[in-house]
Amino acid sequence: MKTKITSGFWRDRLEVNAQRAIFHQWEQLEASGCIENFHIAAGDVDGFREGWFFADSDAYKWLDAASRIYASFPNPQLDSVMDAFITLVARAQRPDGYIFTYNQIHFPTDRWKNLQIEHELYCHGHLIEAGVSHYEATARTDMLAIARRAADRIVEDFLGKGTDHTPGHEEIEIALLRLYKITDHQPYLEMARQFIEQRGRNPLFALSLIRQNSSVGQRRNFIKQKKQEYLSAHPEFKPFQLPPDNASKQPRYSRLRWQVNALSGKYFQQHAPIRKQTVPVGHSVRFAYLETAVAMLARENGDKTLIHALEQVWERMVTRRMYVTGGIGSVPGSEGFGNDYELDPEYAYAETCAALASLFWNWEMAQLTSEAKYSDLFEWQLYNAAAVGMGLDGTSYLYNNPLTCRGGVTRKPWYSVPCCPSNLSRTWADLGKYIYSANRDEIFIHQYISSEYDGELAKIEIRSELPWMGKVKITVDTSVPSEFTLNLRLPSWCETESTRVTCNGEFFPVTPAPQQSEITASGYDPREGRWLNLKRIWNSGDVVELNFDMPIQLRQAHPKVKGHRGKVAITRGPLVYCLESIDNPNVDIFSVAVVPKSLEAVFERTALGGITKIIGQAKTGQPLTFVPYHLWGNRGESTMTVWVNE
Ligand code: FUB
Ligand code: ZN
Repeated sequence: MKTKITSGFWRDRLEVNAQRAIFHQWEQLEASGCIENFHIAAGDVDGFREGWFFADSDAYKWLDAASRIYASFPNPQLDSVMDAFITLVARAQRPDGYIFTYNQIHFPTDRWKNLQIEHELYCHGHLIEAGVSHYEATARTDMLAIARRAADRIVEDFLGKGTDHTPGHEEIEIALLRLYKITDHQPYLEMARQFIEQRGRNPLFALSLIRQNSSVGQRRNFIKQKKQEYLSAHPEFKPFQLPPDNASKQPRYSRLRWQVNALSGKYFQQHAPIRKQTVPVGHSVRFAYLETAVAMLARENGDKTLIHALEQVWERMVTRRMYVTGGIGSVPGSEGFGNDYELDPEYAYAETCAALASLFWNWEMAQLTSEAKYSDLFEWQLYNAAAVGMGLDGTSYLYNNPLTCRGGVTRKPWYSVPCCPSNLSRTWADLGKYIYSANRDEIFIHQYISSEYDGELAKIEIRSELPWMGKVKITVDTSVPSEFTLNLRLPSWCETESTRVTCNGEFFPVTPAPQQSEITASGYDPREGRWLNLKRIWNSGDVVELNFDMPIQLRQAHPKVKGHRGKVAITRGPLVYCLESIDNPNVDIFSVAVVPKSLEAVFERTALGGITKIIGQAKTGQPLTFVPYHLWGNRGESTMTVWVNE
């Protein structure tokens, strides 16, 4: 199956991704010393290792992104940077497959020492993913061979080992499952399964964490001292200058809450065996990577008990622990989940990577269950919680994503923890993968993104005006007339009465949204997403047209979410809107009250690359302009709010 994104909103972004973002990211990785670390580990140069212990992962994620981009935008310049980096990684890797520049440079005799904290397995995971992506994109096996050597090392060192041998930051599980998919090598599957099954089963977890924490501290002090010595010996050394960090407002007792979270194991999803993890807790990127891996594993082994746990934890997240943007992680101290309905818009951490991880998870769930709600959430997070992470220029990024900003948050070219930029780039580069799926007699259209798909049952072309306008045209091309079902997702945001669906001009009744017994905390409910099943004999040139009316919707938070009484979030189609100070001079965006009836959608070709704005009036008579949330912060420093008084 092959899918090509052809035009429109996403094609524009993919071009920026391929032409600017990926090269900018490489420059930053070089400038920040991340690539130099590999040269030091390979023995090419004598220098001082820079960056966090998990810095290697950013370089691997870059290679992962570059490979996926290369598949649709082949570019010799990109290819040669990738090649040079692959050769470098091969030289930095120990002959037995191990590679972790933090240990190799600072503690050459240590391995797998502080698994909960120091991200060794996480880094190996991203290395393996890069190997798989590079192979998938180029059919070459040089990077894949490096990945396999690393995976074999892990299997050798961990398979059959006890419950203390699990990673503190999930990721390796996804990597091993991806590697298994292309190699069919059973130990990779078994290793991933063991890592998943062993979580939350170590009765001495807290003790082990305390020991590791103290070891991490000692190692950090040792490095600090070595750095002082290095700086005295090398006065010419110029450290990389990062822009100042973005503000992240913290609720009270943040540190204490984080400590309790960590010691209980919740921060790491180590508090309970996987089938008992039915409430989303802890660090939200870790959480969603774990859930992704569990769903991938369940797709392999069909284990219903795993699927049941996945469904429960998803439901709890969506109903009580997710922002209206689809962002997850409301407690900055732990970069993770708070309590039910604890969704302060200003504290919101909602890291870009957490939204991306949730996309991966939801795609797996959609494949596992064929339920439309997962692709619904995918779409919502794609356009809001995730898309906000990259500026229109492709070279500026947001890491944490509050829904209210009173200042202090701007898009930055780089971060001291630059995990999000390449994660965005690799996900966008792979967007084609998330639009269609098929089985023997059905094709599912999950997303309305202008694209061409070449499947076994048919070729399909989508021309979509989303997210700005609601027209979608789908053309089917079959070599001979053939019977199958075309399943079209009716998004939760589309109203049954005003949506029109025709096939060759003939109207089809629109499936109503299923009723829910529990309203969501955020006011957005992906469970209202559903399928419209068109079963017929398809002929070449058959045309399905969907016309979504896209009215402006005012969403209210659950009454249990503090501080949201009398407020609404304005959405239209899959987009959440916000008030940004730059569009609303002389208006106090945090206290102004909107007149709902005054709101109208207007397409503006020149604004922010061409967008549908929402304009209206405040109760005071002042004009108001709302822009899509994902575009905020593209015009310099500003203040912003998603929730406004009604
Ligand atoms: O720790 C590695 C990555 O960096 C995490 O996933 C992010 O939350 C950031 O801390
Ligand atoms: Zn991130």
